[in-house]
Amino acid sequence: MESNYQDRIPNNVGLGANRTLQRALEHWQPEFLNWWHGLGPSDFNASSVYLRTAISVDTKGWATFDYVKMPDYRWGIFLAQEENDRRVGFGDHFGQPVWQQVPGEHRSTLRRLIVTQGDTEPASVEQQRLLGHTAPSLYDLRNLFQVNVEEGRHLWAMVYLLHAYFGRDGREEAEELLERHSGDADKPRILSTFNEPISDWLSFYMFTYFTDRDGKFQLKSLAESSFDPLSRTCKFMLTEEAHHMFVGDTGIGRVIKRTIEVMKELGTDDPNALRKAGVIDLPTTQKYLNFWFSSSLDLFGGDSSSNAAAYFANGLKGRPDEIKYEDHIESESSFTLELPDGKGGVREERIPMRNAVNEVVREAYVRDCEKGLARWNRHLEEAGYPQRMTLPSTRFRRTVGSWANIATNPEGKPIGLEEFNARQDEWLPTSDDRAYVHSVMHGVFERGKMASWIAPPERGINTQPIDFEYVRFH
Ligand code: BYC
Repeated sequence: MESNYQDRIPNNVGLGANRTLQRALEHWQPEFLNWWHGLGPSDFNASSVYLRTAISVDTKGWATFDYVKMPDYRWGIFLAQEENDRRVGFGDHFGQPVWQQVPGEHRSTLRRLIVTQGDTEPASVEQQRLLGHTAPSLYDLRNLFQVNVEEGRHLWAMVYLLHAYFGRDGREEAEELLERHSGDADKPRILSTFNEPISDWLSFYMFTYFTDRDGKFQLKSLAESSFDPLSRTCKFMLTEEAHHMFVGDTGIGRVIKRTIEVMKELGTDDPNALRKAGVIDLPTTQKYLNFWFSSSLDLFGGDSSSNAAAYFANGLKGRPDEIKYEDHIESESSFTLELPDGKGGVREERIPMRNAVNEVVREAYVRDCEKGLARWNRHLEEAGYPQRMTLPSTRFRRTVGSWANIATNPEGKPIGLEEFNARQDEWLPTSDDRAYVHSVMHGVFERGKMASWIAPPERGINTQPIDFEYVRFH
């Protein structure tokens, strides 16, 4: 399908040929813009930002760079190219042709999955709305806004599916996506992590590393869906998602690099001395990591889930890179879970593999997270320091699944609640840690300059130099 970039809503779904759908989406468009002005990035809407915009899905068109004012960003609807004769890749309908329409019996489940996915996109923009004021450089400010406009586009991607395939229910859900708000006491966002405040840049980098990575795994799982429009939508979203994780990965790496520089200069790793020098000590970074990693683990759902089993059986939501698995049916296979035994220990239980899909995907996610840690730890190794960043156990600080509300230490050993309460300040950011991190967050808006607590990036965006004017203020 050809790209219609000049249309009021840029798209490659032939929107012009479906007047009813076009009108419905054109009705939603001003509501989206209202939401953007009210709850999107605060105060920078008149600035020109060096942004990447998707104007089509081919290699030439998906990354076009230019100065854009955020409200003028062309939020469009783009689906990856249709695959010829695509077949259901897993579950009970394996090998049958994929669906171009929503089967009636799966309508409410698919709608729920699309709404949950869609809900996270504006949520993250809301969480990050004040960060622009404290950006550590113009380069970072631009990256924040790139992430924000693309999350807005990902919302459009889900809203398109709701409008195009779910009739009046879908239109109502699309409205509600703009009515729930991150952290709102009455109408919060659906998933836990998306109600956590992101009020400093260390949290932003942790979020883009760990939570956007959940996004990657969930989108990959949905890209396997037998509902082909959902699959194609998610495939294209994944091309944009990679940059978000890059922002987190390099952001955390630059924070650690800068801390190492000052550790060397001062000849100490004493957190107080490092804080006096204006950098973020390694134990604080580790605590932030513990917080965001454990929160993001909850986003995979329960470790034993009948929902997940039904999604898999019915071909609605699969496993990332399903093709790599030998068994695509998994009706006979099982998986061993490690569960709390209720007596302060651990016991094993075998459950049907289909019920364990969330856990299988979570394990793949943890392996993917480890790659960043290896990179960050290389900075420490090369500088000759023995400290290392570590991922806490998947049992630590969980609020979803079998380990929810079971007190463990970061190594995953069950401990009494008393010990957890006594020691949690060693493991999770305290109000003092947060106050310190906030205290070093000041906007640095001079070309090429960086805040005291972060090293410059290795290279700029789209081959531009690091001191490029990534954001022009007006
Ligand atoms: N918080 O059987 P269970 C992204 C609910 S991030 C609150 O254990 P299931 C992005 C669950 O909804 C990716 N509630 O789990 C990143 C269910 O409720 P209902 C977002 C939770 O269903 C950064 C109940 O508990 N995409 O794109 O197998 C920036 C029992 O659930 C939580 C998706 O999540 C939680 N953490 O799996 C921007 C994909 N966890 O339905 C964007 C779509 C579970 O009984 N969602 N619950 O009322 C899904 O596939 C599934 O809903 C989940 C849960 C994986 C989230």
